Amino acid sequence: MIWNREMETLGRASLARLQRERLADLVARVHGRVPFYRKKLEAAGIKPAAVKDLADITGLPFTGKDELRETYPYGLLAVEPGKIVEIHTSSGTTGKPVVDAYTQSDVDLWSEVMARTLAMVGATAGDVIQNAYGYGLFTGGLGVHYGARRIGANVIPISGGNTARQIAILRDFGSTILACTPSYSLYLAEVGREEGMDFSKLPLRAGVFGAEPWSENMRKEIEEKLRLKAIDIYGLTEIIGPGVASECERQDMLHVFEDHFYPEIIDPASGRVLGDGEKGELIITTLTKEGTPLLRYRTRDVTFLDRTPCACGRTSVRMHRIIGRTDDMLIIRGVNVFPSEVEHVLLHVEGVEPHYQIVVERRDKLDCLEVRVEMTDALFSDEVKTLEAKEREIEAKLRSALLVHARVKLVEPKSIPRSEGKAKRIVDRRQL
Ligand code: DLL
Repeated sequence: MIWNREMETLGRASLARLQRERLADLVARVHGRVPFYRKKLEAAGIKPAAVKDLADITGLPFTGKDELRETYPYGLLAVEPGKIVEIHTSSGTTGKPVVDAYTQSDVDLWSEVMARTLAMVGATAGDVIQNAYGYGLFTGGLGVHYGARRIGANVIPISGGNTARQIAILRDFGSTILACTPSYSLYLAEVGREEGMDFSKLPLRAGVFGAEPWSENMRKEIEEKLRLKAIDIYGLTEIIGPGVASECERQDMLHVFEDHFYPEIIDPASGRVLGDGEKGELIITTLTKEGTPLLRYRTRDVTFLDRTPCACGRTSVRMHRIIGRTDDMLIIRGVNVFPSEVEHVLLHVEGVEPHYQIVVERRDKLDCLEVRVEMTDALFSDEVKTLEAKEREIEAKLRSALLVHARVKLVEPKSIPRSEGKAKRIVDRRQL
């Protein structure tokens, strides 16, 4: 189901015209109202009137996460403070949080793109959406909430955590759509199964999962265990929250809502713009946001773009699911390793669960990678010899996929901490 047929199926030429007008307006707005951007544009020798074509975007300066921190909390406001109606921030685990300040029109825009997202799994007023993303400063909870309200669905704002209650609500309230992180959905499946819940008997039919990296194999596992259709939804606080891009029912890459969020891919080292299909850092320009608009924001997320038409009829560019982060990429003895690659290997191995942790240490000046993986109950009751053979088997598979050696340690079922929000996959002890 397409929520906004006019905008989501707009011809490419009309879309480009709209983007061009919106870009020119954006540059004029930030130049006129945000001293931080005026200085940046002037330093780059750019006059707003000179931005006429969409291609002119490549001459505009980037905005980095550190700059958002330096202007904390209100340095990037492009409207009078009185026009702000809501604030969200990132969790700020690595320094000052980044702030997104919304005007009423930004909240309306957010509701629109999240309605588009939920409609990707056919959400209508008849659906019951169990929203297990955290409510609060995190954007997941309220983002899904606003989209559900726009559609007129029944939204259950349970927020993250309280797993026993989540299970009770799934069972008693007839939830048809589940919204949470993919790792938490697997945890719900695990706890539900322990309580004797038969997911095939529930009205649950779809899940909108995101906020952390996951893989195609993890999707299969979630779909089998929870008996639903799982789609990948993407976004980030700085841009709007969830609602930047979403898979459609074909589950074949994420449609970017590019009438509002203009995507580019660059080589993170040189800043050079890359072509379609080339892997690099995703850059987003907020074409219509009023409160805290951003020019060419460096997301640090790695993906690539694809402009071939999708069979669903939407005309937007699609992005591949996030492959990794430029700052989460581990460099182990000179080789780039993304946690997603480790996950991909593990999901192809019999006898282990997709619960794992990657531990990096420095021993004698050498980086050592250890992957801790949970065994299934069946494997756990096996002989030590079998376990050791399994560890060697995984080590060999990891070696051929990553091109570096990783020690594998099988750990007891349920011994890796579960997360109610984003899973913590990497323990990097090198900085200590
Ligand atoms: O995680 C917004 C969100 C909420 C998206 C609910 C989807 C669902 P932040 O906390 O600011 O915002 O984290 C943003 O999370 O730069 C990515 O690295 C990662 N991320 C978000 N969605 C996905 C996804 C929310 N579908 C950061 N796949 C982003 C992989 C994702 N990574």
